[in-house]
Amino acid sequence: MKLRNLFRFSAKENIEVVFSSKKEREELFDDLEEQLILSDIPVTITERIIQKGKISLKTPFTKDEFLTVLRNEITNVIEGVYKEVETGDSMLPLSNLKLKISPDKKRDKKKVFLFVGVNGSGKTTTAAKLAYKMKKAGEKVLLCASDTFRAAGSSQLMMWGEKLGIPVVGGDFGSDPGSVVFNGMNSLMNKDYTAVIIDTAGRVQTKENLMRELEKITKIIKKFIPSGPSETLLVIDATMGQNTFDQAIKFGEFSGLTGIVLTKLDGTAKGGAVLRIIEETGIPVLFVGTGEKESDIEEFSTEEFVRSFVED
Ligand SMILES: Nc1nc2c(ncn2[C@@H]2O[C@H](COP(=O)(O)OP(=O)(O)O)[C@@H](O)[C@H]2O)c(=O)[nH]1
Ligand SMILES: [Mg+2]
Repeated sequence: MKLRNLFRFSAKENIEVVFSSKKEREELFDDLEEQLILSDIPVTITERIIQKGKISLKTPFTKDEFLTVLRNEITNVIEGVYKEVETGDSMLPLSNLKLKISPDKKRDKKKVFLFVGVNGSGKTTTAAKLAYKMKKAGEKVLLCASDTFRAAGSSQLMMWGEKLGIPVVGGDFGSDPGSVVFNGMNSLMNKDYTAVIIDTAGRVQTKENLMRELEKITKIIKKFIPSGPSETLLVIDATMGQNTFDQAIKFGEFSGLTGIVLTKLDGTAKGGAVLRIIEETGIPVLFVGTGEKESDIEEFSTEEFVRSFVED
């Protein structure tokens, strides 16, 4: 499933109805605002769109003119977040991503991808998917299974590794996850691997725990590569209930995160949820998960997202 076929703008028909009702300007904008909120676009973004529309659209205006404003504003919101990250201290997530995951001249720079997030969000599956994507792009990838808290935690990634032909460094059930990360980093640095993808345990339920765990793992990584992980990716299940979703958004406050992977978009492809995550965390969505197979991962593209969300 491609990103551009994933979303549907549920307000499209209703917006058409609003326009055919020939309302007065003020009332027209009120009705449009209502439709955007009903279609799951976050309130703050809806307000921005309506405000922009009021400034730039002269009465009478058409549905298509309004949709152009809508499209531009959504693009601005997303690009705003991506730019902010780019100019900040962190890595350059989106623009550099292709560079990072494809074979290039800077191959001597070893890459470290760290996955965090609550239990069941899709960390292990996404780690396997990304490893597969990078392997196909010519990288020599190593998987690191540091989830030693659950009996099946490590073996799940081992099975993926076997299926995809990617080596996995693991640890026994109950062993120290830090030592598994240490072993993974050691192999990365001393063998001819170009990247390691580290899966972590999902027992983390509070922000404090997440930070402590991240700090510990990051410290071990920095012993080998002083600049730390290339990307620390927060995995969020798009089908989560409101509470879990809010909790995941809170994790976005952790300054070490450089990107988000939004999983299970094949179940509920809600464009509004994507917008909300990007807006509330201020962290760019780098990948989306669209199924349970190794190939069910798409790189996030603002253009394709907006096209899919607004135009189909
Ligand atoms: N439909 C669908 N299922 C997914 C996706 N990503 C992960 N899953 C499933 O979600 C469940 C939990 O995934 P897992 O990787 O074990 O989560 P973890 O606990 O964070 O490591 C598994 O059954 C996965 O197959 C996705 O993008 N789409
Ligand atoms: Mg897991």
